[in-house]
Amino acid sequence: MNQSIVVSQMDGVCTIALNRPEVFNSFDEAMGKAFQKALDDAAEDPEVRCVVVTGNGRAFCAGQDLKEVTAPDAPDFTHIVENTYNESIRRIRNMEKPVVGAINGVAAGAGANIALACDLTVAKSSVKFIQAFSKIGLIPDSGGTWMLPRLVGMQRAAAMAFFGEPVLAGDAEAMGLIYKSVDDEGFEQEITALSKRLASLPTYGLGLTKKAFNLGLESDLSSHLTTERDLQMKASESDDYAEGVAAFLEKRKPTFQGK
Ligand code: T3D
Repeated sequence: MNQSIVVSQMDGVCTIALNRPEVFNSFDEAMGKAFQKALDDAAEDPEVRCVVVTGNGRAFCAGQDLKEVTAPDAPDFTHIVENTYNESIRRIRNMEKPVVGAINGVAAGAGANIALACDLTVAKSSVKFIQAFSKIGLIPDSGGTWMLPRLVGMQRAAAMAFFGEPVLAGDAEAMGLIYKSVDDEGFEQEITALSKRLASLPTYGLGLTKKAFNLGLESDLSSHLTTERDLQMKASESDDYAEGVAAFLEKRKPTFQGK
């Protein structure tokens, strides 16, 4: 049977590929569940030190499978949004490992916001990000209304959400929507180099950094300074901290184990 999610692992990097290319990798419920399982497995596996989310075929992801949602026995929106999308976004944001969005093709609707939920989103320069929701009378979900104003400010967020017009990867990079736009030809090489580099860094510390960012977005400065202090204490107890300091004093390159 064709798998809607394909997982592969090499050199500490786990690649999770959305695999329903005939419908531009749009999500049905089964694919949502398989995606979440792949994210859980990657989160739990100590060998995995970087996760890459990408799509097979021409698209990254066109959001919700509009055939599934319009079927006579379709679950209601609360069920779909909660079970397929919210549970996926929570896993990406709460994963205490770097998650790279390798955006190989168009990212529309929930697909665009899954791309934006990744820590570092790298897209082919030909990619279009589309907040397609308003085209069908919906609001941006999958964290869109939370992430967009934080990434690009309220004015640009409103324009993207209201008009639902495509934003090219280069423009997305320029306005801080994504980390990087790269030439289509150099895309695979860039993703391999970036993910390998991330997998060689002190994973435990990167996980705590991500946690601090997440908490900081919802905190005042004074409380957050306390949070940072406590997370720094944890980081200082890691093997990688000991290795980093020893390597500095011995004037050599550190070899981090990710713990
Ligand atoms: O319950 C809920 O619904 C709540 C959850 C909402 C989350 C959401 O994501 S809502 C937004 C849903 N997504 C969309 O509205 C995007 C729909 N797709 C498009 O606008 C366009 O397909 C794209 C802009 C993404 C790409 O355009 P283009 O011209 O390059 O490709 P295409 O010809 O439109 O699509 C290629 C094939 O993929 C086509 O199939 P065919 O005709 O070759 O057999 C098309 O039907 C299929 N496809 C694309 N998107 C979807 C889809 N099939 C089902 N669902 C899709 N979302």
